[in-house]
Amino acid sequence: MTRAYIGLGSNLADPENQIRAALAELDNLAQTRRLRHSSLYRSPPLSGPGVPADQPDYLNAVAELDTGLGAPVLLRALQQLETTHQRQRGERWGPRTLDLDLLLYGDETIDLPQLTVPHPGLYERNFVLYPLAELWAGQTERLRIPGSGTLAELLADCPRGALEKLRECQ
Ligand code: PH2
Ligand code: MG
Ligand code: MG
Repeated sequence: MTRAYIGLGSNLADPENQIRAALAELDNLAQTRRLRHSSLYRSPPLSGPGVPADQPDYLNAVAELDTGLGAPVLLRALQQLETTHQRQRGERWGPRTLDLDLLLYGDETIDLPQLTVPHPGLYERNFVLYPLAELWAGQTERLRIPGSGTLAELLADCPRGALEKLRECQ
């Protein structure tokens, strides 16, 4: 079994329900069980060149899994779940019903055409690092991010900004 972390995000079609349903679906994946998940967090869409600004705020959470699936197979399963949530693959960084990102897969570094692990956004995204830190409360220096030190070090360089912790997600 490999410990994996999944970033969940949604800003369309009742985001809270999208994430709640996806958490249950992650637990139902073959050879996989969900161990823990963070609270729900709200944040404005990332801003920057090429990012469509006119879209609703996002809800995000992070889930921790134990899985017997290899990373590429897990990625395919996540993409299938996105599809069942009617995700339309339109504009890059455009609004979405459900985004499931494979953030970490054990202590592996993976560089395939379709899959980069750790997820390239992990290092600087407050809506990923703070939910992850909730799961590792009091021991953020113990989570090693391959290629980049510890979760504590990444957090020290990542302002919380407009990220709002909302509530537990049951
Ligand atoms: N995901 C994106 C683009 N921008 N912004 C926030 N706040 N949360 C996200 O999950 C997010 C985003 C592309 O996946
Ligand atoms: Mg994604
Ligand atoms: Mg994403």
